[in-house]
Amino acid sequence: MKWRYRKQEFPPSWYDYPKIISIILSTRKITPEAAEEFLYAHKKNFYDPFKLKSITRIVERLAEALENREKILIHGDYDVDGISGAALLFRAMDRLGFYVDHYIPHRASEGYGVSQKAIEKAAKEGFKVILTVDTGISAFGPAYSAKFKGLDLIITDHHEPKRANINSPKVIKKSLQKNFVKFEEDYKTSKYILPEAYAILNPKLEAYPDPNLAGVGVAFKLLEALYTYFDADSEELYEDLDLVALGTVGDMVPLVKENRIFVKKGLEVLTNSNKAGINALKFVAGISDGEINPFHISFILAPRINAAGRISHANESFELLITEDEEKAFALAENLQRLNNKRREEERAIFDEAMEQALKLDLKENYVFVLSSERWNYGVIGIAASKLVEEFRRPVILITFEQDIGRGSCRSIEEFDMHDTLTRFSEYLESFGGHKLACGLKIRKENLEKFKEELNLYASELLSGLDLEPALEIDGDVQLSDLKEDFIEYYRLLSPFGVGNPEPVFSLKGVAVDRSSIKVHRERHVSFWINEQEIKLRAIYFDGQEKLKVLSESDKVDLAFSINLRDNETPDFELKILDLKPSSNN
Ligand SMILES: [Mn+2]
Repeated sequence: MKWRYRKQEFPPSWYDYPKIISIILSTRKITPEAAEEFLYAHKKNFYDPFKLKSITRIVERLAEALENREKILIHGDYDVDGISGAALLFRAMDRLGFYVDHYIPHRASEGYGVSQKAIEKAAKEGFKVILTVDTGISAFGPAYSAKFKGLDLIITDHHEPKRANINSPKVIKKSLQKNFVKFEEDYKTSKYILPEAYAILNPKLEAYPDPNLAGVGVAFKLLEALYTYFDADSEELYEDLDLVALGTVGDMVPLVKENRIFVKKGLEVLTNSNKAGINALKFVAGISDGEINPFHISFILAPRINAAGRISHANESFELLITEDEEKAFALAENLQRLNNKRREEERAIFDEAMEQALKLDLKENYVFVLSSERWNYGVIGIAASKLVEEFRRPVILITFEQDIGRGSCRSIEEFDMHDTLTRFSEYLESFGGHKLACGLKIRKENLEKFKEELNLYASELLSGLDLEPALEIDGDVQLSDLKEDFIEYYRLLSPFGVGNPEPVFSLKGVAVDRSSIKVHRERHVSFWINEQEIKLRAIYFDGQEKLKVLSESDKVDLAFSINLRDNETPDFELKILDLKPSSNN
């Protein structure tokens, strides 16, 4: 595997921390001045929610609803961000005395965005306000019909607002006529097209210090503002940070700035949660004991919460997150466990089929893989697309067709802004939405070939010069003596690791391994000790058996490794080897 060093933004010597810590701060672009705030990630560093200008109008409208006992429909989304966001609003507003109910659209039959059915339900059942979470920024049609029916639609969302596409004014004109939209100046004076809602809360529309909040994070800011307005005890709200952590990690937004505080504090709450549903889910998944970290969310909790929306209905997960009844929680959690197994099977089938198609593509002409089928379950294609991106390090679009209409899931790489690209080629699309790294789209069959062609022409211009070969990303090179120091205490402060703050990886060159200590475990894993310069370090190389020969035959080796923390054990950390080669220093 190729080793690629991450760019260090500032010289490590500028920081007041051990070198190994300074390297990580530097590759994370944390300035020396901001280092302390990053490491300690304290709640006192939450930004003032009223920095979001539109929040005042929303808080005042909601206060009016409380006073007049008006019914509020919380409209969520079917993924873990939208579900935990809806559960968060429901729980907190219920505590404050609001008259709330919820609506989550069905993924397969209603699709992405604000549901027309929800608007009709709200009108028929006497709701006065619809409050969205994690969705709505492109709800042009629904916003119009809500207005027409006399409902106040309040949108809270974090998705990219539609930018007026300077490349194709024709398309804008078309959507203007079709959707009753208006232009709004954004703070950088570029233009957005926004739905005609009562109010829109989206950190990407305002001069807010952290534009990368997840949907659940935006909902949390609104609640902070409501709690301030009603002078309620915010400690009570912080007990719900477990939900914020679930949605924030699950939505794969960068864990820096406010998201980092949400997740750091939220993981503590999640570890000792007071919610029946979360405890039941942890129990059936086998992670009841011990600290919860982002890995547990990404690979264990979030997939189970998402499985309901993909295979059945997201309401089942919403129920789990709001119930106080332990027995009910247990039954719901077991159901999610079952749905998740089913999801896994479907995902494997799609991945295998897409892989087969991908291997037939000419890599020089297909910088973006656009693959399609009529058999794929729309609810699962996004995960399969992510796995293909990992495999090939290229953007991937998987589309599933039902007659003439295809619905697609797009996943991208850092170097390729998917949302921007789809905006460019929107004349071929019925609709689209999402982010830089992940989008959804709708396309007619007759436009597929042209879309594929134009997209790849553009992509090859953009990507052909870049090094897309998969590589091991390394934060920096260290010396044995750097590992002797008392760095581990600081190291613990760098977590949680995840998107935007990946688990640190270091290289160590020209190391002599204590050959007599090499051991193979279960014919797969290899462990050994480094015993040099009065330093004694244990190293473990999972699935490292194929490198056994290099290890036992080289005088010195170069290692790439991350740190494995071992709570209450000695030594309190070990090196987790990720790659190893004969030393280049010889
Ligand atoms: Mn989201």
